[in-house]
Order: sequence, then C-alpha cells, then structure tokens
Amino acid sequence: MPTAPVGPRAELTRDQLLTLLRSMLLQRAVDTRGFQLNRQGKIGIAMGSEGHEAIQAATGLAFRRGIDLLYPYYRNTGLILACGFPLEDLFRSQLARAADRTGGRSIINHITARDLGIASISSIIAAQCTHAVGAAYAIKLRGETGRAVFCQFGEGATSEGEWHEALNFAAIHKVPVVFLCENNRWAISTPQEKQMVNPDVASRAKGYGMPGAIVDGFDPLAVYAAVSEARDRAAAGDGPTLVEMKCYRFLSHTTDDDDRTYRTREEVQAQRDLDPLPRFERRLLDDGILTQPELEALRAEIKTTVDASTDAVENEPLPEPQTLYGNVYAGPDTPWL
Ligand SMILES: Cc1ncc(C[n+]2csc(CCOP(=O)(O)OP(=O)(O)O)c2C)c(N)n1
Repeated sequence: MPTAPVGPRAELTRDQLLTLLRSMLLQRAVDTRGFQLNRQGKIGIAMGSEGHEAIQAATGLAFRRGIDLLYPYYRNTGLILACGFPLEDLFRSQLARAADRTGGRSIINHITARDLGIASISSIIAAQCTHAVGAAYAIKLRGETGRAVFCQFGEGATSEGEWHEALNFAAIHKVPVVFLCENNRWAISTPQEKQMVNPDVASRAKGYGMPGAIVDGFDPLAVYAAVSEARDRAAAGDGPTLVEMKCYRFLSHTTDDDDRTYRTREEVQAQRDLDPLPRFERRLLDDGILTQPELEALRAEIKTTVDASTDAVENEPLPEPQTLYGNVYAGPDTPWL
C-alpha cells in the first residue's frame, strides 16, 4: 500500500483515506448492532449516530493520539473508536459487563479512557465544554505546547449557559481547545430554528472573538481539513476555534425516541439521499483508491469483527450483585454490614 499522497484531493495518503472509510463503516455497523441488541432486549438503550460518520471518522483522524485530549458527548461512538477506544470495551459498556471500564455502572456509551486521553462522557448537555476548557487551561498553565483539547457537542448544547461560559473563558485566556459542533439540526424533538435565530452556530464565534468555520459534515475530507487547521492553531498557542459541521441525524435520538412524532419521512429521506457513507465509497472507487472487491472485503471484515466482538462480550460475566456499592463509598462494597 502506498503511503504517498494520492490524487488531487489533498494531502491524505491512501492509508489515511482507507482509515476514514473503515472508521465510517465500523461506526455504522456498531450503530446497527446497538439498535439490534436493544430490540432483542439485551441492552436498555442505544444511541444512533448515523449521519455523523464523516465528522467522527475525520475528527478521529485529526486527533493526535497520546498528545491531544478528547471531551466527547454521548453520540460519539464513531469518534471514540477512531481515537483508539477498543471495540470490545464499547460492547462491554453497552452490555454492562463486569470487565467494563466502569464496572458495568455507566449508561451505555458513557465511556472513560484515561489511557487514551478520552475524558468521561457527561450526560449533562454542555457540561463537557467547561471541562474541556479547564483541561486546556491546565495545559496552558503548565507551559505545554503542541497539544489540543477536542470538545464535541450538538447544536442543542449551544443554548446552555455552560457552553457560552466555556467559549468566553477559552477566548479570553486563549487556551488550546477546539469547539466542534456536530449540527444534526435536531435536539431530540426541537429543531434548530426553535433553538436559535441565526442559521449558523459558527456565527457565534465572532461574539467571543475567535475564528468560526462552517463545513459540510457529510464530507470527511472537508471535515479533516477544517478540524486539522483548528487543532494546529490551538496547539500552536493561537487560541480556540469554533467549527460547525453540518450533518443530519438519520435515526431517532435514541431507541427510546420515535422521530415519526416530530419530523416527516420526506425530510429524513431527503437527507438520506446525501448519506455520507455511500458517497465516500463512490468517491474512493471513482478515484481508484480501492476496487469493488476490496470494498466488499472491507465490509465483510467489519461485519465479522463486530459479530465476533458482540459474541465474545455477550459471553462475559455480569458484575456480581455484591459489588453494587463498589466505588460509591470508601471501604468495602457492602457498607451496611
Ligand atoms: C442540561 C441538560 N438538559 C437536557 C438534557 C436532555 N437531553 C438529552 S440529549 C438532548 C438533546 C441535545 O441535542 P444536541 O445538543 O443538538 O445533540 P444531539 O443529541 O442532537 O446530537 C437533551 C435536551 C440533558 N441531558 N442535559
């Protein structure tokens, strides 16, 4: 496999383009599996991230492992995998197995991975934004350079006070953070126009005195270029950037939601027609980056991997009931004894 830049499309090598495709395919396969496990009654809830594949694969590619920090939100299945979170550990979280990094205690996908620079996910919308800025402030206070903090959120999060506080503080103190908005147009049943009057989240950047960028979140190469530029600016000590990546949530908010109650099938279908995954596959085929048989082999390999991981983790033990109070109180797991 050549590692030199390929084609007119930029600085990305063939290996990197295939990494993007692999990440996107894996994210979709894991999403599908989550919904299946929920419908089989094996997991309590699943969160779909279909429509966010290009954003999350490309953001994961821009993330420097072992250097940068990631403050994800609950819809970041693909991103955490693209940043090196093991697939088995994701299923351990979904299936609440004893070997899960939180001992099977957290709501699914609320993973934590200190070793990978991935902070714990907070269910509280926008809470991660102030956490991310705090981490970036610490990096600055320690005089470290060449590092950036990635802060992920949806457009709904931008209505929260904490989001505004985070951006304001980050701009004033010029901390090395990138604010990455995955704008899928819906915050559960609330459309963007009921969330804000401005059509673009990125236009808010001006109010805080930082650069803002809008990018097609269905195009992994455009996302990679914008996120890398913002990341490098932060890592160079030139302060934060707000990048708005416009996409769409194809599935319901979670398996507990029914999006037919608040949006038309025509609207969803119009966005499905722009699905980033088949479009990226087509681009790579047209550019001769891979052949149809290679694409089919990659799809089959991912299906085999996801099936094998699910089966392996399903066979792992659940937490022992007597460990219920573990990590809650100091001392033994049975505080009443
Ligand atoms: C502070 C707070 N308010 C409300 C909720 C309930 N809630 C969970 S997800 C969500 C929608 C968030 O939408 P958005 O930020 O656009 O992200 P998306 O889910 O669309 O990716 C809401 C309101 C919450 N978890 N925390």
